[in-house]
Amino acid sequence: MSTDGRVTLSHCPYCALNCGVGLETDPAGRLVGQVRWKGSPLTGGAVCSKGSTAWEQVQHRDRLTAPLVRRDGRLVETSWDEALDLAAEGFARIKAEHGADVNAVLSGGSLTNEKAYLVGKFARLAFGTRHVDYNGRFCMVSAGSANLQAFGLDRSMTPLSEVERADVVVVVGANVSDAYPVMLPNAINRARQRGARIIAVDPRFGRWVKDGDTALAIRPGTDGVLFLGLLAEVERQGLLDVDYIAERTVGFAEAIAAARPWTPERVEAETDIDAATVRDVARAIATAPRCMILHARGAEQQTMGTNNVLSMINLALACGLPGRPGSGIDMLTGQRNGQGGREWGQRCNQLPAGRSIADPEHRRVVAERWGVPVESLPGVGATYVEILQMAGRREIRGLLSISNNWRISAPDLHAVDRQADELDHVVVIDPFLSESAERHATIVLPGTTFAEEEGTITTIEGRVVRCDQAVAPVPRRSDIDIVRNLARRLGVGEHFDFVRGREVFDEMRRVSAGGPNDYSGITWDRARDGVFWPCPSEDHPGTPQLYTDRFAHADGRARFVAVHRLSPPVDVDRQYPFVLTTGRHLAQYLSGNQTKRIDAQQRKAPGPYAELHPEIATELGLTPEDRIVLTSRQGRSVVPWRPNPSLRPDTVFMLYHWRECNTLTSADLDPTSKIPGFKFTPVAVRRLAAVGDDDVANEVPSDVNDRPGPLEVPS
Ligand SMILES: Nc1nc2c(c(=O)[nH]1)N[C@H]1C(S)=C(S)[C@@H](COP(=O)(O)OP(=O)(O)OC[C@H]3O[C@@H](n4cnc5c(=O)[nH]c(N)nc54)[C@H](O)[C@@H]3O)O[C@H]1N2
Ligand SMILES: Nc1nc2c(c(=O)[nH]1)N[C@H]1C(S)=C(S)[C@@H](COP(=O)(O)OP(=O)(O)OC[C@H]3O[C@@H](n4cnc5c(=O)[nH]c(N)nc54)[C@H](O)[C@@H]3O)O[C@H]1N2
Ligand code: SF4
Ligand SMILES: [Mo]
Repeated sequence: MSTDGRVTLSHCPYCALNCGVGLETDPAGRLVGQVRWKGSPLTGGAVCSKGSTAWEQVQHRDRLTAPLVRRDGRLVETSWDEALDLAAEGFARIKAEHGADVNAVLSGGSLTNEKAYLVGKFARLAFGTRHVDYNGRFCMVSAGSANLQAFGLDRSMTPLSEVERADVVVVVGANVSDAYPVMLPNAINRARQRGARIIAVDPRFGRWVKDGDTALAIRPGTDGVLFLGLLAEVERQGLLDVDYIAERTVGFAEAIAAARPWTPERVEAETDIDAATVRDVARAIATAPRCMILHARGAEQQTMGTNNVLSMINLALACGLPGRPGSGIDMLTGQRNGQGGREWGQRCNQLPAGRSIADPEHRRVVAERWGVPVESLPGVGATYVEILQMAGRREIRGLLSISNNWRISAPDLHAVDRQADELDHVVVIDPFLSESAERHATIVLPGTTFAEEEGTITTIEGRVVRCDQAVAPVPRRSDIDIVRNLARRLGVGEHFDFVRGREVFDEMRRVSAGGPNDYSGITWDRARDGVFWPCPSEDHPGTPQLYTDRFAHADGRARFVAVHRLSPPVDVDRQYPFVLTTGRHLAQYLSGNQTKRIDAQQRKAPGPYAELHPEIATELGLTPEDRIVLTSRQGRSVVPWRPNPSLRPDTVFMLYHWRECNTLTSADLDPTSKIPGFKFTPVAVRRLAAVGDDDVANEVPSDVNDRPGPLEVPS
């Protein structure tokens, strides 16, 4: 790769594989393209189609270049000074009239570590509010809460390079082909070619699943039952790793007692995976010299998501996988900084470096390092969906939003619109006008793209890497500048006096020292090639493999947590007989506020559709041109459909990147992680009848499309 000073090394702004990229600029300082960074960690210079066009967003014609303020219902351009003044005044007024907790912050897992840290600090010191949460609440929190309970840390334990050497690879609820398109499909393929057994647990199989793999077409929402049954079966076959259980864990007796009733036959009745296969898979996992279990959102974005992950972890512990090099159970993190974004205090229950906001010692350390009285730190606040619900009740009136887009990605969008309509003061920081900003913002501050600001991110594996700044920010101010300027106006400027990412990073290293997620030994230089945390000193090599000697709990032991079957709060019935499950297309990223603007991506995935099993399509009498009407208790959507023979016939799969999807989902939450059950919504499906049909009025205009029609049945 040329290093003539015009290539800046960075990482793709989209998914958590964080493929390394070289950003090419011309002598005038404009971004002109992207080149391979062959030496980049994990992915070695490879990118998918999204990654290869990511640079196009930076100087895109749709970029917001000036702040907007809402006047007479319309967003109009204004100066930076006026926008910042109005933004700060609005929050100050709400705080003075109604109290600190009446302002809230919603943020995101695409932010760099530095910005995630600043956002959490800003909420606590500038607003003084308890209510700060982020869009990772829709993503990693079930996996995170289960890992914290079981192991005492929230990070993947084994590097993904081990996948290709495994003898058994179990993939639970991961759409590898679309969501992890680089590196992982190859690693699984290499393992397969070496003779490894690949076990996929999913109601829908992607291109990465091949003939000869063990494809378990599980009934959605029943993963917990499958893993309870596998644990019980490992015991029945005498395959428990009894030494490991005795030496390295606690809580086994209760966990196995809860699992024993789940015989293979009972598992079959609940999950549709036949009893013989349950016995066989249990033996395969328990006897493999090297076994890797990988899980993504399929089993996690459920109202029993935490339990589902705990039941997988219990099986892994019973087989002695965690901490055994070459084996383990890893969560596949999703967003660009899905890992770092959940470490640095932008969550309602968290302080920086994985510290707990409820822990007196953690509070004391952070207050001391921030130079503020410990009593001034707010306590635990509300989670994302709860913040929106509080807005609906006018308990929250001011909202600062950075790097999230609730009008696509939150569940039950009709309710969300009504809730956010109640807010008095909404400030959105985003590089592009989002659906959320368009409808709800009082003030929009142009945000920064990945190429315009330096910072670190923490990869899917837990490696801290650096993104360098390639070009000056198009809107002239960076996100860090915005935070500094708002803080100054709110009277706390001295705590936010940062201009460059590396200055923030230095403070973070100091704040993290001695904490659960210790970054103190990771220098800006070392972050070029990446260092795995924990890294407590500059001569420490970092920790790629966790838990080889001890787990992160004080006694060094992992916890089995007894898991009991939890069912979805609302199951399918005669009125809503299908399960709607939702997910991704290779070409689009999340709410699409970036990728939908890039022609190459938009051409590949121009709009929403649902997939049906061909048998169901035949039963409904569908032609390829027909559209279908999907109805749930929450709302109704009309979309094109496509056949997918690798989908369970009782399940409908829908792309989530457009409003048509979350119009249907419900805001029921997992009681522990507070993640919504995005992967399980009972729906009815029918063909949209031809012209003359009652519904034709709902057919064409897209703004009508997602409004509940006459078919809606109140819950
Ligand atoms: N192209 C692209 N890639 C992305 C993203 C993107 O938006 N676009 N987003 C990134 C982010 S933030 C994330 S979180 C990841 C998500 O990565 P994934 O979780 O792999 O992605 P999803 O498409 O949500 O697919 C989840 C899988 O779970 C399956 N599933 C549904 N219900 C169940 C169930 O009850 N049990 C089981 N076992 N499986 C079930 C679905 O069929 C699907 O295969 O992707 C990341 N990568
Ligand atoms: N039905 C259903 N719903 C889902 C999911 C599902 O599988 N099914 N998946 C969920 C998951 S896993 C996730 S992660 C969430 C994602 O939820 P969203 O919050 O919608 O995520 P994004 O689309 O990334 O929105 C991020 C916004 O931040 C902006 N942005 C990006 N980077 C920066 C930055 O550095 N600075 C600033 N200021 N702005 C930035 C983007 O332009 C975009 O408008 O959605 C969830 N919703
Ligand atoms: S979207 Fe993910 S797989 Fe594609 S280039 Fe970016 S980081 Fe790599
Ligand atoms: Mo995610």
